[in-house]
Amino acid sequence: MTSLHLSEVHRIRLEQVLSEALPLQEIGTSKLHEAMRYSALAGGKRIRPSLVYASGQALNIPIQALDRIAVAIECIHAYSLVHDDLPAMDDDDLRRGLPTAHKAFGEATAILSGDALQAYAFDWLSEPIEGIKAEHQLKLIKVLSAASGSRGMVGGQAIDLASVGISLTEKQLEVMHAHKTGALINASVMMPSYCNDSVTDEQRTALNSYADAIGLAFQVQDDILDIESDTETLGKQQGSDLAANKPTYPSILGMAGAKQKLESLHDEALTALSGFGSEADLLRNIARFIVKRIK
Ligand code: GRG
Repeated sequence: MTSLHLSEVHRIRLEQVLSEALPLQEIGTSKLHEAMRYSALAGGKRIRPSLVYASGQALNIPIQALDRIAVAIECIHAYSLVHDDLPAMDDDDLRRGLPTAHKAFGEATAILSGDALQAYAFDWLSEPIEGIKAEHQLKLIKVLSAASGSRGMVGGQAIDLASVGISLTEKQLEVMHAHKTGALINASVMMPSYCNDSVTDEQRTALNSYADAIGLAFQVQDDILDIESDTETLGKQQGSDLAANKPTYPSILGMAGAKQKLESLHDEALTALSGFGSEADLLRNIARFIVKRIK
């Protein structure tokens, strides 16, 4: 059974745990903590935490472990958005309909709040988790740090910055996105699988294929939505000019080709889950949400 919504129960749970986890005002650092809370608690689709809870449900992982993983990943995601919005990167004024962190708190505090969110993700993830062995927890820290760093998300951002004004092949575009957005999406699906010894290699391989397919689908749909909203705002010609000026799936494959790719990635994600029963329905639901979402 699938629907076009992420689990409301998990979103509410995540936001409660995240709010309790993040530091409150403390002497000397209250502005920094306010900026961290501002960016992490400002809403957003919460796709990555939804994936953590859905993957955990498919594998029957204790909810306390999923809370830890979901909050840590969302802190990394929030930090990446704060830094991505900075004048040295995308120089954006708005994020999720609100002033970006550097507009609201100044550039120096925004940079520090991103740094601190990143560090806090690992601080929070290294607290003992009831029912989870220390060796498994170490693996979680390893997977999240690898997905976040130069061989993951930050590496993807570096490839993206280096490709400005250069035309990329479809393969090069895929490599960039697999790092920039795919790595954290992959970690969201895979981290629950490292919480106990009963998860099999077959299950991990299946989840990894699912994660890679939806990670790429997320980006293809993001590109399609960008072009469609540019076209709506700026008119057809300017919208397609924008598409031609930056490497995106619609600019490389055409809009019809990009939509076809999206459908085949959706099929790939569902096929990867064929060994699971109804316990993986939330994962199927998220795959559908990713390819059908309208923002
Ligand atoms: C600057 C360290 C650093 C990393 C930047 C992931 C990333 C790397 C930047 C994000 C910038 C961006 C807009 C990427 C395009 C796709 C994307 C990740 C969008 C934002 O993710 P959503 O749609 O955001 O899940 P919400 O607001 O729903 O949480």
